[in-house]
Amino acid sequence: VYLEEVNSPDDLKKIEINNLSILCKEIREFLVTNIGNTGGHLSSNLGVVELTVAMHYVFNSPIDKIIFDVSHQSYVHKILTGRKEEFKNLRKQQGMSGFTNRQESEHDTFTIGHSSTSIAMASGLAVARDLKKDKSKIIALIADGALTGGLAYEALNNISNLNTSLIVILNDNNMSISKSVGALTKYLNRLRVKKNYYKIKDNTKVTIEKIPIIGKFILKKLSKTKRYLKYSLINTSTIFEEFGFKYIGPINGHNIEEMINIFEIAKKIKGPVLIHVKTCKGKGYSFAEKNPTKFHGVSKFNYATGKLEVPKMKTYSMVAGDTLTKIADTNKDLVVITAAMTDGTGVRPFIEKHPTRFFDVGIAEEYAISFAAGLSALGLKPVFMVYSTFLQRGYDQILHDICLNNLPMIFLIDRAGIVGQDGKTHQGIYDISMLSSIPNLSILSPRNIVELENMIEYAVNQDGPVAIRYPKGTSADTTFNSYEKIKKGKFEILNLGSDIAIFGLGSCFEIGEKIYIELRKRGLNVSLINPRFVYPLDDENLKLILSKHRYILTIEDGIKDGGFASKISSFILENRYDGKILLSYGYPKDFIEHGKREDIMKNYGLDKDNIINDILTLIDNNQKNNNLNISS
Ligand SMILES: Cc1ncc(C[n+]2csc(CCOP(=O)(O)OP(=O)(O)O)c2C)c(N)n1
Repeated sequence: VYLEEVNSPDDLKKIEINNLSILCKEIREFLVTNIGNTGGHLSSNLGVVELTVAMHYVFNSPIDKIIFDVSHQSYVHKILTGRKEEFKNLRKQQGMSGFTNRQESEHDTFTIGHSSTSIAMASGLAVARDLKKDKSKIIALIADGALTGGLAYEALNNISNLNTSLIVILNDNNMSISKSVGALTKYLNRLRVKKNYYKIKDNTKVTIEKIPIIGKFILKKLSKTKRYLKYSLINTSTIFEEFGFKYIGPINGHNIEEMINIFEIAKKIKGPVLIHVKTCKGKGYSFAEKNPTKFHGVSKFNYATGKLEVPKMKTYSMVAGDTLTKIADTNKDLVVITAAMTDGTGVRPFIEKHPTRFFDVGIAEEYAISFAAGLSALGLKPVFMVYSTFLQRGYDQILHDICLNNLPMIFLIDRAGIVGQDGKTHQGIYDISMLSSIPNLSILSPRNIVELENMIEYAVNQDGPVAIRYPKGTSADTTFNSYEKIKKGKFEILNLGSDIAIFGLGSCFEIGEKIYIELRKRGLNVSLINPRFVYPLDDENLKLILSKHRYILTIEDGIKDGGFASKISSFILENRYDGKILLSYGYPKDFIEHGKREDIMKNYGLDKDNIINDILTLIDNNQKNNNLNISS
């Protein structure tokens, strides 16, 4: 009954505090039903229902700025800021994004999907507000997983220099996607269980009264609630005070009244404040509460049974995990690292078999790579399993720590290409451009899951850094079931013709193969090439192919700018091949919205029919113009 009436934070503020828990129940129901239909981030959102309601009850968005770290937990915020109806189209093409998005609402301070940025962004907002002599409140909501990322500490460290006010709300649910890792997580746990943590009434009074100016106000506020005994503003004993923050907590993140009181207090405090809130990830939906990891990010699921849609085929991620597990049986130097992506990268079997050789370093991609440099320098063979989009964090570590030292290690770059529903914050389409400017780094892309296995075996035996990029999901059957041995910087030429040469890079080999079959049926003499390597390029074979063909076709699941297409076109120009016609397919240098992977690829022309049509039209026009004779 309440949810129906709430279309803005102002509507929310009209509801009596006592009735907010009913609203929260309705929101949970809404979340589970809707995400069950569309897929999306479930557990994290169920955990922050009361917290988000309390934030919007107290703060005045969009004048006050709330930043959701990662922002996968911003669904409740979306509900409260007028976007209920959009949930039908959550993460669908043209539909609502699964993250905060500046283009979507004035309540979304930033478009984000990567972790650990919120405190830094908040500090910038706070300083800008001060310089503009504004009065708004700045709030960063960050959870314990995101607090494993180094950027959060750089922000905490700098804030004491800024002489500004901001509020950090730490949502502590003890979970990242899987269990949170590291010393800080243990530390937060200790805060949680410390016996004499809650101070007795008199002590509390003293502590609070000592806070200049507002101490009396806080006491008055607290006295209004019967539960005030529970709280103390602890000024001495946590790590956060060392960073110059006032620390409040831990408080119960499922008790709205408590949170509203504390937020009202925090609003009045000058300087940075950190409020430590404890929540239960998955709260209110038993399947998600029991297994928050499984319901972190889900496709459709059955509400009553909690049954999720599972992939029917072996995915690239599974093959990567299984291959490493197998190799590690005999290769004792192989070690595997993830940055909080144990679930998703396929590494579970490896952990079970070789637990001492696996490292989850938290959401710390930069650290993961520098850590790997150390491991590699003493003779181990580190493998970093990482999503393409998150590898962006580690650019300088790849260049400076690994490649400058030419240290052997393997980057297994999962979710390369279009990832689909997560959208523009997560598309893995920049990695080729990003990596191919780095010396010493071999870059490979397998045409299917079998070749991924072969490439990992190849990479383990190299004495320099190797990156292998592969997409989400699995690969289709191929007519080319035998695999030449992988040789450094060598293409796999599956057929050598003379009219048109098709280069299908990695996952796009599939489309290339279909085009090849169809064009052959139409009488063209077609070459089909699996480039395998983006770097080093197979100069020798490229020269051979260019000398034989007029039409060159490249297809890649990444931006063309600096991508495979641009390598080929530079090669053609630099080696002065005249009269070549290059048709290249990939993405423009842009941020690409969410939607189904196949649909997005189609929108950008990466589908068989469109490409065939383009080729035939082009050849036809050229024939007309030049009276060219195409052999058949
Ligand atoms: C830089 C980066 N690496 C990895 C991820 C993938 N990721 C999304 S949410 C998440 C866990 C976040 O945990 P936490 O901050 O505790 O939030 P919770 O889901 O527990 O609410 C991870 C690792 C990311 N978004 N950004």
